[in-house]
Amino acid sequence: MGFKKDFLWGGAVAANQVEGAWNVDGKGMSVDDVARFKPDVDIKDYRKNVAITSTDIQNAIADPSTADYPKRRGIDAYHHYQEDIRLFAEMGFKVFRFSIAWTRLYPTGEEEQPNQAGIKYYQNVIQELQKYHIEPLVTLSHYEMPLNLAVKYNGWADKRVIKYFTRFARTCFESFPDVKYWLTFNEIDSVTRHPFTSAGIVPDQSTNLLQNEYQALHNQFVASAMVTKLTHQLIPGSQVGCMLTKLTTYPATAKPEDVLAAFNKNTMNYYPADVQVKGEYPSLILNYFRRHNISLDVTDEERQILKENTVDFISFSYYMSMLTAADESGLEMTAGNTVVGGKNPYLPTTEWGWTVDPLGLRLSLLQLYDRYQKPLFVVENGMGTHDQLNSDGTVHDQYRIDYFKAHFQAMKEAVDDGVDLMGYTSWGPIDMVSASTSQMSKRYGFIYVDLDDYGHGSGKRYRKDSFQWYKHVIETNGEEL
Ligand code: BGP
Repeated sequence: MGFKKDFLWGGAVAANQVEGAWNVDGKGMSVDDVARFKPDVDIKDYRKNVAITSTDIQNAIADPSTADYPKRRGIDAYHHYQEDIRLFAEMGFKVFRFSIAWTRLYPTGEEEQPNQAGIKYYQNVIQELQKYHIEPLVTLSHYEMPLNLAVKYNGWADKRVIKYFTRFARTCFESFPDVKYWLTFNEIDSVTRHPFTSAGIVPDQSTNLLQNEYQALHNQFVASAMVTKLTHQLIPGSQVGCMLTKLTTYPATAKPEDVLAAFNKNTMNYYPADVQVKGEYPSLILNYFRRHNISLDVTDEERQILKENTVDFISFSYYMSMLTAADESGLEMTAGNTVVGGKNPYLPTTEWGWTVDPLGLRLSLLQLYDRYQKPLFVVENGMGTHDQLNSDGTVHDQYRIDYFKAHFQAMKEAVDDGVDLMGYTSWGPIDMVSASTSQMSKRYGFIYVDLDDYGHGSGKRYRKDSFQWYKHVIETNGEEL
């Protein structure tokens, strides 16, 4: 069967990881502007890399430089977006996923009126995409909430942030009415893994961190449902997707207790999508809350909003799979996308420890389609590697071609299995600052950017070998890999 003829091939980025220009044209500080590069921390220890304290925040606010804060400079896409979009068009992109930095429109999050310079920037980006007939796929929240809302309200733990977010979202729909595809919260489940970047929760300001995290997640569910309703009202024909980190987990052995442990891990992973797709909390998670003395502040009106405003499609990131067991103490552990899991003895890992499991993508697609029976969209998938720029401007990244070839084959098999797959955006089509470790040296792109972890370099863009390969994949709609 193969991919549908209007399959949306493209790539995905996040404002905080590419734009730079962190304090330009009225933009306010976002939570990612305090993310420090930590060369002394093990790149596989995501907890230490994403850890943040109130002191860190005060130090970052007092430091106007970009030296220790790579996400303040990104790859300067703010000034290079025309060149970058032209390169995406050269590869034949049908879609481009990017996020709107909340603080370009509302610097502190509390303003009554938006910053017009911020609106203008994204209108220019969308116009540039339209020049090449590339569909924008816009993420409203991709770890970029206003720092002010984190410091003043402890982020999404406070319901008042729902009002500020819906105001920001309404401005986006009114200012960017040509955007047909919207995602509300990137990896909405990640609140319990990195609460600061995902929800503006400052751990040392939280008396009951777990309670705050699940309350914040609930408040984001409510905001997501309210915004879904608004999108459909303001942009007829638009489609809204939830966005889940698909953390596909296998039992370490055939022991039933290990199989149960894997079932429980996967169930916890699905539940944020359950709420946004089915409009209510699954009973298993409500029992988890009871057992962990988590009592959410949920109103009847909110239950109604969730029930009446479910999403149109399910998008997700997939990088790797992992193992679990009833007793994980005997497992060799390895890092993954902001998680740690059992290492699979049958599969290789990247230099950052992430397991490479192409068949896991087919399995993930089947699991999600079987669970929800709604269209799916792979909005992040890729491999971070150290790439070598040669003196002649070439980058030979056959390993990246091999990674994508295997994953696209698996995707095609899932489509032949009957999965309704809308599109695929690789993470990321161009090298950028990594989310968990703030490294440039962890490269994902088909396009190499000449910058290092300290911001040194020309910033010039170079086509890697995988650039021409992906161009051909898109030209043949995935028939020739
Ligand atoms: C996901 C994020 C992306 C992206 C990706 C790769 O969690 O949604 O922002 O960064 O992970 O992770 P990293 O950049 O840490 O290698």
